[in-house]
Amino acid sequence: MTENRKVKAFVEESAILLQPNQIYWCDGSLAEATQLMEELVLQNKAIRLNQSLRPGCYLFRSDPSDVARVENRTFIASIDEKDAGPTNNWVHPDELKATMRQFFRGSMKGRTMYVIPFSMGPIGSHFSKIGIQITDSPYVVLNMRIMTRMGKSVLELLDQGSDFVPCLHSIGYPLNEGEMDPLWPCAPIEQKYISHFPEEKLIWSYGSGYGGNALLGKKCFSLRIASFIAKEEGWLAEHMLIIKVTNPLGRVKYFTGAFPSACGKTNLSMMVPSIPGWKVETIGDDIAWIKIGPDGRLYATNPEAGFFGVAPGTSVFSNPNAMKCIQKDTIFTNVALTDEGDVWWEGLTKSTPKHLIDWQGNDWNQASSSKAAHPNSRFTASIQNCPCISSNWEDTNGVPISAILFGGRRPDTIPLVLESTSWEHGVFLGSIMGSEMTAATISNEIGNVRRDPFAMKPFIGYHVCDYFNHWLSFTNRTKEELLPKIYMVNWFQKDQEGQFLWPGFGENARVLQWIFERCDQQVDTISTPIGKIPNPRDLNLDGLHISKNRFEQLFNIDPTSWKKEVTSIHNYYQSLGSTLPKVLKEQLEKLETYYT
Ligand code: TSX
Ligand code: MN
Repeated sequence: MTENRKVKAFVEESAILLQPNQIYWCDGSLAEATQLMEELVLQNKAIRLNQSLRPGCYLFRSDPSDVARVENRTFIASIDEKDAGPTNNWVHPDELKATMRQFFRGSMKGRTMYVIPFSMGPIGSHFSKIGIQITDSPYVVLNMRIMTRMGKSVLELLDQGSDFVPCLHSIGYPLNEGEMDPLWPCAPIEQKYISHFPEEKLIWSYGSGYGGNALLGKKCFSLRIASFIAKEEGWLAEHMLIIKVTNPLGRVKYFTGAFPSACGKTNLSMMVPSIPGWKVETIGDDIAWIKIGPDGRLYATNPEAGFFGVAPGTSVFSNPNAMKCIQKDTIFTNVALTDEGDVWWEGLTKSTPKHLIDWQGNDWNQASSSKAAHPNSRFTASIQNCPCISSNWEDTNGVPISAILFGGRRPDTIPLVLESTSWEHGVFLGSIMGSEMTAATISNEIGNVRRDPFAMKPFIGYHVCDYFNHWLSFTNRTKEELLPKIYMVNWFQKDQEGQFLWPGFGENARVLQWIFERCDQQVDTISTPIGKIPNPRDLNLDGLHISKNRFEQLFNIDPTSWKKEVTSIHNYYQSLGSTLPKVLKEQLEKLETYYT
C-alpha cells in the first residue's frame, strides 16, 4: 500500500469497475512468487518441471486462441485519427473506453485483483519510468516479477510522489459462483483489446493473458507509450538489443541493433565471437531507451530486467548463453514436456525425443504431424541468469552508443554490411528495413519483402512519418559527428542453390570487428550508390574458409535487384501518406538516379 493519492484513486476506481473478490498488493518478494506458483501448481495451471534438471522452473500452457500478440486487436487511441497514422488501428479514445468499460465491468468477479508496482529501468536512474499494472492473472504477476523491477522499492518511489503510467489488465473471464475455471482463462479473439491512450499515457488491455498483450511493461509501455513520451521529451524508445563489444586490446564500444522478428536478435545479443580475443556481452536483447547525454553522445539503457525469448530454434549451437540462462528459475510457456519432466522444442536437439507431451497437453511422437512446441513458445528468465551479462548493464546513465545496426532477413539485394553515408541516409536505411516473407509468415506473399521500419512497425505509438521526423531531428539536437554510425546488416543472403552465403552466429563477430574499427577510423570504405561497404582486405576472415566467389557475392550490388528494390521502396513510401519527410524522399530520388 501507499499514501500516493493518484495510486490510491487508480486502485480504488479499478476495483469498483472490475469487482474482484479481493485486492492484493505485490511486494515482489521470492516468498510471494513461491506462494503464487504453489497455488497455480495445485490448480494444474502450472507444471513443476523436474527440479534436479531445472530447479525453480515451471511450464504453462496457454489456450490455443491466446498464443501471440494480436496486432489487429491493438489500438492507438489518439484524440485525432491522423496522429495514429497508417500503421496503427485507431478508435476515438471516448468510444474505445466506453466499449472496453462494458467488458471490464465485473470482469474480475470471483478473482483476485493484483496490484503490481513496477519500474522500467534501474530504480533511481533518470531513464526510468514507473508503471502500476492491475491484473487478475497470477501468471502475469510471476512474469512481471522477472521482466521488470517490481514491488516494494517502487512503492517507496510512489510514496515520495513519483508519477506512474496506469496499466489496466484483465484476462476477461469472470468466475461466477460454482463455475469451473479453465486452465488458461481468456476472452475470445473479437473481445480482446490491447489499447493505448498516448496523450493520457494510459494502457488498457482486455481478454488476453499472453506475452506482449498482458505483460504491459514490455511492448505496451516501454515501446508504444514510451515512444510517444520520447518524441515529446526528445529521446528514443527503440526495439533494439544493446551489446558491449571488447576488442583484444581491452577497448570497449557499445552497439545497439534493431531487427524484425525471426532474425535472431536475442542470439546476437548473447553471441559468442568466433574470433580470438573478442568479447560480446549483453546489456539488453529487446528494448533500448536512448537519450542524449551531457557530452552530446547517445546513451542507451535496457528498461527490462529479463528475457522473454522465443524457444524454438534456441540451442547450444544457436545460443549457448541463452541455454545457460534458462537452466533455473525460468517460466516456460507453450513448450513441449519430456518424459523426464524437462522441456523440449523444435531446434533444441538434432534428434527428436520418441515421446513428448505437446504444448496443448496431448501425447506426441515422431509420427505426429504437428509441432511439439508452439512456434511462438517462450522462456521468461532473469537477466541475472545470463552468463554473458555486462557488469554495467544497470549503469544509471546508460552506455554510450558507437554504432546502430539495422538488420533484416533478405535472401538477396542487401549486402552483408553497409555503412550509411550520413545520419539522414542512416534514417533512410532504417525506414526501408524489411524481411522476406517465409513459410513461417502468416501471409500468402511468400518471397515478397515485408517492410518493418526500425523493426518498430507494430510498436510506434504515433504516426510513422512523425517517427521518421523525430529520428531525423537528432542532427538538430547534437553534433552529427557525436551521433552513432549507422549500419545495415544482412546475415541471410542465399546462393543460387538456396544455401546461406554467410555462416552467421559467432562468425558475425567479424562484421562487428569491422564496425568497431570503422568507429576508430582504423579502416576505410568503398563508396557505392547504396552506401559504403568494406574494403575486402579489412574484413577479418582468418580461420574462415570462404571462397573468393562467395565473398564477392556477399558484397555484390546487383543493379537488377536494386531496380526492383527502388520500385518497392517507392510503393512502400506512397503507402505512408503525404507527410513522409522530404529528406527521405530525396534519399530515394538519389537512388533512383542510379537504378531506374
Ligand atoms: O540468430 C541467427 N543469427 C544471429 C546470431 C548471432 N540465426 C537464426 C535466425 C532465426 C532466429 C541465423 N540463421 C543466422 C545468424 O547470424 N544466420 C542464419 C542462417 C544460417 C543457418 C544455419 C547455418 C548457417 C547460417 N549453419 C548451420 O546450421 C551449421
Ligand atoms: Mn521484440
